[in-house]
Amino acid sequence: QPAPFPEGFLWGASTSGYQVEGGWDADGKGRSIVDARTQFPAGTTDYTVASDHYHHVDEDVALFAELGLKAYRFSVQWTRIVPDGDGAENPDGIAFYHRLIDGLLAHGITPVLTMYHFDLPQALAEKGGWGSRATIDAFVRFAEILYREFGAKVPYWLTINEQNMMVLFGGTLGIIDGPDNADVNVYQKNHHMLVAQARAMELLHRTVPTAKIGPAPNIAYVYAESCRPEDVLAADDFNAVRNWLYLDAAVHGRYNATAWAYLEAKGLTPTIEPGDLEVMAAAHPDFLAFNYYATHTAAAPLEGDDVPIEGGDQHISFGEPGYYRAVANPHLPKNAFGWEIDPIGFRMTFRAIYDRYHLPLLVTENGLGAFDVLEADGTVHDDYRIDYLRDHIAQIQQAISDGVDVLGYCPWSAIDLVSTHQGIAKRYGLVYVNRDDDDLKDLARYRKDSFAWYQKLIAGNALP
Ligand code: BGP
Repeated sequence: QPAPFPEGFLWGASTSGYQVEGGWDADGKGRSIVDARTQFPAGTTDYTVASDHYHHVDEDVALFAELGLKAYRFSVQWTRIVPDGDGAENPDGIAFYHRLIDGLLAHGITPVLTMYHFDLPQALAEKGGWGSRATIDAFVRFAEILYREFGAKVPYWLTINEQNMMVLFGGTLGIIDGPDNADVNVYQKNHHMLVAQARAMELLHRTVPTAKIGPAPNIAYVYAESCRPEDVLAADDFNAVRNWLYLDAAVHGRYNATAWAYLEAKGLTPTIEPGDLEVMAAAHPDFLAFNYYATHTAAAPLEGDDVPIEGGDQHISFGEPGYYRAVANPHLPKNAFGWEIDPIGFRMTFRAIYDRYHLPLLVTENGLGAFDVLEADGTVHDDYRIDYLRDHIAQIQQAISDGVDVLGYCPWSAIDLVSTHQGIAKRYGLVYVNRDDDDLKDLARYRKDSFAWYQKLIAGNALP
């Protein structure tokens, strides 16, 4: 019988600023590289209105309170606070986040603040983006403003959301730092983000000693397609490049040897300035957040072939010629968007991270993207989402029984919002937002069946 959830377990839910707020240019906000991207079909990546949380914030916080959330994971938009990234501050933008955070605190909801969720200021992208070390300084200055304003109110801080996905798939998704800087080695940008994150962690520890901070990568355990050693080696290579390259550097300030060898072989090793590795090694996360949707499966590369993209849209998973091929897992069901569903893989991922770093873990994303239907009576029967959440939460209990220190669980997403690349039609929320990709409608909020289910789970601190 798996262990019960500990008292004080942080039952939360998640969003990101650019995907939920809208108000993309309201009250002085500057433009970010993700406000409206052109490489996707019109409407599917237009965040100018999103779920209009910017103008529904009090109503939405009341819904989160009705859910009984113990925590709410959200991101602040850099361009709402410093519109051009490194210039004047925007008091109206700062005031919006005070209003949000004060509302959460008034309802006993713990704020979990993501500092950066893909939304680099366009003005910084035009000055080199993450390819420039000046962006490191701009990020640390931004952090200083955040800590000054919200340090006393926010106990949990996340640095950069899914930096490893920005590196692996950022070019495809337009979330690394805008088209202007495609010529810079993405692992040089990764290095600059690692230095920026380390300096931000050290600054928080020095200025707000009571607060806790950590990274928030997307971690997926990679299976081998077979017990053939070449396939197992391929899976190990994929794990190193996708997961440990980033986390070993973020936690220990050290580049994983296997991943570094891969970078050397590809001629992609970053330029490391004197002091960088010391800064990275001196900054210690207090916990690790991670986003989990599904595992990957890898096989040895095909001899001489271009490596095909397999596994559907699941992770836009690219193979690496000479290293690994990403393949579909025939044993796993898929959701309507081709993403595999693997609850046991969640337990495997918990173990892999905890055994490697021995830090408390906070799940900051996990959920099912689906085409939900709003019924005429205002109900949304998302039993498929309840099944997904139940199966994954059951595996958190198994992980806790395995001895993993789990702080909490914040499923993606608290409320419907615009997908990173597949519009609002790909819904994740416990709350339905009445708009389509091509029709804003009235943006009214409706409670899905999963809302009442999650509410009951939180109230009982146990699976219903
Ligand atoms: C993660 C991002 C989230 C969200 C989620 C779902 O990578 O951190 O911002 O987008 O994926 O992905 P998608 O919206 O592409 O379905």
